[in-house]
Amino acid sequence: MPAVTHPTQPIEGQKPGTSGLRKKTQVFIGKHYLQNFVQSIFDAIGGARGKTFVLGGDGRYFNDRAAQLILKMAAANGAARVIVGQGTLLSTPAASHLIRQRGAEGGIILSASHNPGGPTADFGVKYNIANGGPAPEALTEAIHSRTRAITQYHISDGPNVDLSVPGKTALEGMQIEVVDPVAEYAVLMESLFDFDAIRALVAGGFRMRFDAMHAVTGPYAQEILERRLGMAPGTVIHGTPQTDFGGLHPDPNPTWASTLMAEMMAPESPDFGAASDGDGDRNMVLGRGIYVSPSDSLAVLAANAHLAPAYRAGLKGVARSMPTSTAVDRVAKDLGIDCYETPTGWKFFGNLLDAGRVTICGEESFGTGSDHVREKDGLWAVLLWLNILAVRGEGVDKILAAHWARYGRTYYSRHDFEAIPTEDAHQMMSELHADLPTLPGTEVEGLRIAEAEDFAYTDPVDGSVSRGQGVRILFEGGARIVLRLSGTGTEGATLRLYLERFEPDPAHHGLDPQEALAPVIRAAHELAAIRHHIGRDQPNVIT
Ligand code: VG1
Ligand code: CO
Repeated sequence: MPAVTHPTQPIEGQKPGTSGLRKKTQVFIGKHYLQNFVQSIFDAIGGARGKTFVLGGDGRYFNDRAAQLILKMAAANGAARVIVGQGTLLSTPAASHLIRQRGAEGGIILSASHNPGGPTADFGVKYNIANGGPAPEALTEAIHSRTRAITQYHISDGPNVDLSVPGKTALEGMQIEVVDPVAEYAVLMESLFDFDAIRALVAGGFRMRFDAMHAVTGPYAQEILERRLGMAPGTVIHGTPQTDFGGLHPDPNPTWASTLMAEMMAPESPDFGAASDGDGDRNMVLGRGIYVSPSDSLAVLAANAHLAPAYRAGLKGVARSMPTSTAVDRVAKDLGIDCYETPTGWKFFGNLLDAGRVTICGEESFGTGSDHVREKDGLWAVLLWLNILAVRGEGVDKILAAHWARYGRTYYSRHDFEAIPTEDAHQMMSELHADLPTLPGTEVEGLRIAEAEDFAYTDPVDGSVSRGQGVRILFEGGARIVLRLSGTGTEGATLRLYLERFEPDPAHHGLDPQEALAPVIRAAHELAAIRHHIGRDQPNVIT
């Protein structure tokens, strides 16, 4: 079984985006595509020789073949050991935990997250480093430049490895350990939360529905919610991972998790509802007849985290991505802790978490997490909510209303315009950039602009600078709009428009967010001339 060295040539556009390299599945299956990218990862980290890696994915189409290929390449590149999730399954947070727990050099996660899966849909590869978190920008840049210079890759011509049962085997002297993808993660969750309190809540008649969206969290949620916490069988729906996620988008938002939404908005709904995405790092949280916006969820979790054992001593600080609402900032101020504002993407939280500056982080895109791993973590957020509900003995609606009464309500929404022509999107953004210096002091839709800038971030730990992270326009009185182009789409460009307005007065806390934000929405359309550039003024997803 010798290792073979194949000649190859660079392929254009193998540039990791917000979260790894994401393309149409057929592009990944195309000649040398996956091989080039994986070899570029190994080359960019100074080779794989003698190193240990973690490998798993979200169960989507091509995960199985990609895993075999990566194992053969790791073996031919001299890796010492690869720890693989049984059936190639590992949620992103579980992979992050395994990397940390086993002291691995890094991990390769096969997922395009919330993007649909299947032969005509999307595939993706993410590389995580030794702290368990996404590769920082310097490394993704190095991987990308390697893809442009690559001339050969190494691969074993040994047989496929059986990944269907736990146990140890070898390939060309490289050890392969197949592990239960859920076991260690479930132990970690039990160490953070008061499972007894949640069990008592469940024994008292509390009912929950969890929508795994035919993606990776099914087995995790069944083990933790149904078996360990004693919730009724059937609490978890769509719990068996499928290669095409049942033909749906495994994206936990009101549009794509419509089954769960309908159940939670109907009379006699369960007390609590939640959903997670393709790779298990996102979460949507619902109460009876009430949807919790992700930015509010982050703020509520930060304000109540001390009710869970792992956070009893309080939070060191919090961090949110720039487009995420400022609701959590008000909690941080009240707690007297720091609040950091980072660019979009979990990789920017890594240094803050490693340096012990923050305990909880979040993004408006249904992502929340803590220093227990270095990724956002869908089930973690659900369990923290359950722990808080159990201790407070109140429903989601009461907790949210009390939160707004205390801190004020931050109305917030994100409008996505998907699959727009790339050139039009760039033209729109560059015209907006050019206008920025002229905006402060002007008035749009009755709102006076206080600041307008292109967001740049200097990492407070290592001093690295990331520019071009989105246009931010602040109005007097605290309203805000942010515009940026997505780095995870695979068709044309996606414009994300983030809208926010602060309302301190409880008498005005009952509005529909779209209604409350109407002037801000109009101002955004006027400032960016969205219809003029992309020919549309209606978004296709609103969250
Ligand atoms: C989106 C979200 C971002 C998130 C990223 C990865 O990126 O907006 O907040 O970190 O997806 O999430 P973009 O560039 O499309 O806006 V996941 O769950 O897809 O790994
Ligand atoms: Co995800």
